[in-house]
Amino acid sequence: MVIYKDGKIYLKIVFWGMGASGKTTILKTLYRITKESKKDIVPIGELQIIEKASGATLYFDRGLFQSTKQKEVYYRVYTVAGQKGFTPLRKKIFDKTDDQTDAVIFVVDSRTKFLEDNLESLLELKTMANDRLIKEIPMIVMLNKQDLDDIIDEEDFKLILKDEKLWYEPKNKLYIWNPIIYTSCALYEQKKDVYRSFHETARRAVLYHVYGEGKAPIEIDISKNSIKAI
Ligand SMILES: Nc1nc2c(ncn2[C@@H]2O[C@H](COP(=O)(O)OP(=O)(O)OP(=O)(O)O)[C@@H](O)[C@H]2O)c(=O)[nH]1
Ligand SMILES: [Mg+2]
Repeated sequence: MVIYKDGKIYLKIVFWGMGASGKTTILKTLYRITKESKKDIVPIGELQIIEKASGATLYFDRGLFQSTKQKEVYYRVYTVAGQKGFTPLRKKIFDKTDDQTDAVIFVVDSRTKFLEDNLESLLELKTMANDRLIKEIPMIVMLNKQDLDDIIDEEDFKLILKDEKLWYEPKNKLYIWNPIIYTSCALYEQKKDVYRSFHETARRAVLYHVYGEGKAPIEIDISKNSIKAI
């Protein structure tokens, strides 16, 4: 939920996906990237990681980031616990009545053997978001673990999104807000598209809020330049 406090704006961004798809690793890598090099987004304070001894998230992870171009804009970033059986916890993070999510990054374990589990996680997200994905909640996809063998690619996942009515054709006004599908690796040493995908999600969260009043902005023509300014 967009929170205004002391002249600052706080947007809530959630990493969602099946257990062990890489959400916590992505957040940790994002934290390191934005701490170590000069980026448009910087971390504020430390990450809060709540995990089991196995490394699986037990409740959630949380971090606060700030836009350096628009210093009043902050991002409250969460990862959900992806393991099966944690649905109530995920609901608490994603859809708390007074703190709903402003943008979501769906993290896929790209290995083909996990296709069904990824789909199950996507369906749960759809149910939880109650038909608001893309229309009101901007969505980005990370096909993670691309460094491994036997993986799916963008075209494969686009078919899934089409099947789930999460992909619009060019004549539809929502076409420009179709999820961008990034092929990522979350491991710090081999990192790929971790910062880029978060940056795009953050940008969309601001645009939906500023230009769309909480919905996908479709009536106004936003030029690339004005989008870049955010
Ligand atoms: N090879 C490879 N391994 C990855 C990648 N991302 C994460 N991992 C590994 O996958 C395992 C699970 O990663 P986590 O980040 O804990 O996954 P998660 O999505 O947070 O899992 P839950 O908290 O249970 O939902 C860890 O051993 C990570 O090191 C990646 O891009 N490539
Ligand atoms: Mg985790």
